[in-house]
Formats: sequence, C-alpha cells, structure tokens
Amino acid sequence: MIKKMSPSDGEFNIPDKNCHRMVVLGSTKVGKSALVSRFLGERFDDQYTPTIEDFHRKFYSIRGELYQLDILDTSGNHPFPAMRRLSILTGDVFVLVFSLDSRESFLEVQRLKRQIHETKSCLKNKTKESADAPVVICGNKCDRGDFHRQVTEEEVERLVAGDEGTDIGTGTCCAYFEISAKRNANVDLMFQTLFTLAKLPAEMSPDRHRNVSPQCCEEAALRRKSFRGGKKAKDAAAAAYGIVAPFARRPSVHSDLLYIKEKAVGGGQAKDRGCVIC
Ligand SMILES: Nc1nc2c(ncn2[C@@H]2O[C@H](COP(=O)(O)OP(=O)(O)OP(=O)(O)O)[C@@H](O)[C@H]2O)c(=O)[nH]1
Ligand SMILES: [Mg+2]
Repeated sequence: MIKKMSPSDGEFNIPDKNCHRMVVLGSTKVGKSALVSRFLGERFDDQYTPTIEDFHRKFYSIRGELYQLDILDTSGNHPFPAMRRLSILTGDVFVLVFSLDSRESFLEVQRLKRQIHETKSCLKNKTKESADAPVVICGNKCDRGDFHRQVTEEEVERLVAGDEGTDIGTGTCCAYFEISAKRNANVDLMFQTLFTLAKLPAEMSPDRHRNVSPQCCEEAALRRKSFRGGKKAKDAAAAAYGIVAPFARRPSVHSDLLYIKEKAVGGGQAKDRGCVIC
C-alpha cells in the first residue's frame, strides 16, 4: 500500500489502492531469496549469500489497470527486531518460508505467524485493516525428499488452521504449499493463491503475465497510442504485463514510519493505547 515513486516511475501514476507490499519472512537459509529470484524471473543459484534486506519493485498492467508490488526479502538472522516489526506493519501480504528439512525453521514460522497476527491486531482497531493479513506458508526444499524431512503434514495443517494451541487468528487467510525454489515446483501456484487470498489479480503470479523489459515500456506506450480503438488495443487491454523496476530503492525507514503513524488513527495516541510502533 506504500506508494513511493522515483522520478522515472512517475509516468505510471498508479492509484494508491493498487500499490501493495509483499514481505518474505523466515529463518536463515530456508530459501527466501531463492524464492524471490523465481518471482522476479531469475535463475536459481546454488551459492548462499546472506541477505540483510533486499527490496524489489514490480509494475503490472493487468486488463488495462496498473499495479505496483513492492517485495521485501528480509534477513533470516533478523539482526534488527524493530526492522522486522516495521516490515510486518507495512506489509500487505506475507510469504512465510521454512525448510522441510529444518524443524527449527518451522518453529520460527509458527512464531512469525503469531507475530503478524499480533502486530496487525495492534493496527486493526485504528484502521479498516483486517488482523488476518493474507499469509502463505511455504515448506521449501521439497526436492530433498522424505529422508531429510523434519516436519509432518499434520503439524503444518494445524498451524494453517490456527488450532495448534495458540490463539493466532482464524486462519481464513492462510494457505500452505510444499515447494522447491530449486526445481521451481509449486512456486507459481503458491503465488497465484497468495494474490487470490489478497483479492489481487492472479495475473501477478510469474506464470500469468508477460515480462517486459523497462526499455520496451516507452515503445509499448507509443504502440498503445497507435492501436487506440482497434482490435490490437483491445487485446493489449485484456492482457497482463509485468516490469521489474531496474533500480528500485527501498522507501526510507522514516517514510515507512510516517505511513504507519498516519494509518494508525491519531498517530501519537497509538502509544497511549499500548501500540508501540518501533
Ligand atoms: N535443495 C534446495 N536448496 C535450496 C532451495 N532453495 C534454496 N536453496 C539453497 O539454500 C541456500 C539458502 O538459500 P537462500 O535463498 O539464500 O536462503 P535465505 O532464506 O534467503 O537466507 P537468508 O538470506 O540468510 O535469510 C542456498 O544455498 C540455496 O541455493 C530449494 O528449493 N532446494
Ligand atoms: Mg536471503
């Protein structure tokens, strides 16, 4: 929902209601960055590079309407808990990743699901936002097989349903997928489900639109003009395109904080009511 445009993005003029932020959370080395790479149409990398925090932005034209999706790839080491809390406060949709071969990473996803619910509940009464933000839980590395598996399907089902003994919401906005970022297995279906849960177009999923390079943008705009009114214009309006912004910069922490403060009715009153923003 945070709309921050660099000057070169200004021409897109995307309505606020079409700007969303997807936050990817989970323990270290579970494959968050590998999953984000798949989302951005990049190749899988066997090399591990720790993430501090990566920000990406993707623009879409879907059935004639423009959308902006910001993607926050967080650190599994979470050296700054306040940053994690801020990423939850500013996030609209969440991907929680654990590795099927790591029980500890599953326990971390349990904690994260609870933290998302508690953090969003804090804003709930002050905004129209629901406490049950759309969440998809991913059991990654299913390519490693049952021999390495440390988490049972029943345990995950209980977590998704929200009845594993903790009061963490109804679970109505939660789904689970076993995926492999390495093999690109179940990844597209997982994203489609996430966007559907969030009431966003399923075409935002990587397999449901055509990726266009930023250089093609102007050309496409020109062609749109020349197609105006014709069959080609109608076809273009019905289609779905995506562009990964090449030099997207993360909005500053300050602007994120201001956004949350404005969102929480009364801003400063939030603290009096027990809602500490950072
Ligand atoms: N076998 C297998 N390995 C994977 C898969 N996804 C990621 N990996 C590997 O797991 C390691 C960690 O992947 P990352 O995507 O960097 O993990 P991360 O969760 O982003 O880690 P942090 O940035 O430290 O939080 C890398 O060596 C990846 O190549 C998968 O689906 N299967
Ligand atoms: Mg990473």
